[in-house]
Amino acid sequence: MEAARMRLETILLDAQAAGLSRSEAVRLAAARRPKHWRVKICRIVLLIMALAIVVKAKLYTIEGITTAWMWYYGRHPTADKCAVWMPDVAYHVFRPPVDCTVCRDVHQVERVYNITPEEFETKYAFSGRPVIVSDAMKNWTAPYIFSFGFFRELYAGSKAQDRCQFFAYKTNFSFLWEVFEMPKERAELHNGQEPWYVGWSNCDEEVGQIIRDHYSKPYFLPKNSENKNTDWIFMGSKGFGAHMHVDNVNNPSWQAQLAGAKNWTLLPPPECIYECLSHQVTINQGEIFVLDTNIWYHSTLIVSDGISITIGAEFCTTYFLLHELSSKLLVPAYLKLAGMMEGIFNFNR
Ligand SMILES: O=C(O)CCC(=O)C(=O)O
Repeated sequence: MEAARMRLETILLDAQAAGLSRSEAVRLAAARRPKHWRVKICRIVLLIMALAIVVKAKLYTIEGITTAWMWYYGRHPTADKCAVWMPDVAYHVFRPPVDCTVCRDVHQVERVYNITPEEFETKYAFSGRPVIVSDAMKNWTAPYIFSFGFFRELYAGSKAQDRCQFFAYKTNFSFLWEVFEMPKERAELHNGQEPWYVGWSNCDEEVGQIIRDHYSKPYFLPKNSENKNTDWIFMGSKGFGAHMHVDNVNNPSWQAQLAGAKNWTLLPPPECIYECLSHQVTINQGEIFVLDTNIWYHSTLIVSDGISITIGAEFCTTYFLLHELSSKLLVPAYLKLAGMMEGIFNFNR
């Protein structure tokens, strides 16, 4: 040890003689402790592992980064539609204003029966005017077959469902399969059991086919209309329902009350509150409610003692689709083209 100290002292004196300060001499590479080979190997292994994680999790793609982001925040990348949570208020602020003619003449929500598809199309289908069709479930077996137990059996082992939308409302469920694992007494709404209400869109094609064996396209929908393939199911107990909101979907929709009864509160969009009325309606078992949920703010409340079960879907006609397509795609494309032409024309003048 003493010999080493003497040697170091000599080296430092030599360095000083060569014009280096003591601290510069200490910083010389030769004066530093050589790195141990184990440290180097550890660093290389860590680097390889980091690279492997980047490749495996595709962290060089937007999809990979989004998935990692959601995983970090404890969100499910297949169950959540958006990586970054968009507060409701942001949607309301950026929503294009509604033309209030769609609600100005709605003084009450009408109840109709035996309505022809032509009359339905002219008066209600795409006018924004909500309507209740009372004799709507002709030849449907769904009201007799659909129950909590039926859906539990249907979704047992369904993997596709995890990719679909699920609304837990005020319950603690995060996935549909958790709903079907609740105790029998709670599912059957026994006294003293915690109430529950959930909604989901069906993504399982096999389940969809079985569901559709028990109902058909509502008879009043226009002949050329298409029932969208995604079924929406809402199920739960008295006193629960959906909070007040407006949707951001593509089309109006129908909802069939297969069991129980549900109150709907409809509010006009805020820009129309001085021109349009709000409404309260109860949809009873056997009725179908047709509503453009993109226009009307709506909330629901189960009012029947027994379970409420509804099924619904969006609908549109080829004409409506073309109209939407032309206003959303073709018109902006045309305007852009016209702008370009004008630019070229002005440039040449
Ligand atoms: O049926 C319900 O309780 C809620 C339905 C709803 O909010 C919707 O379809 O947007």
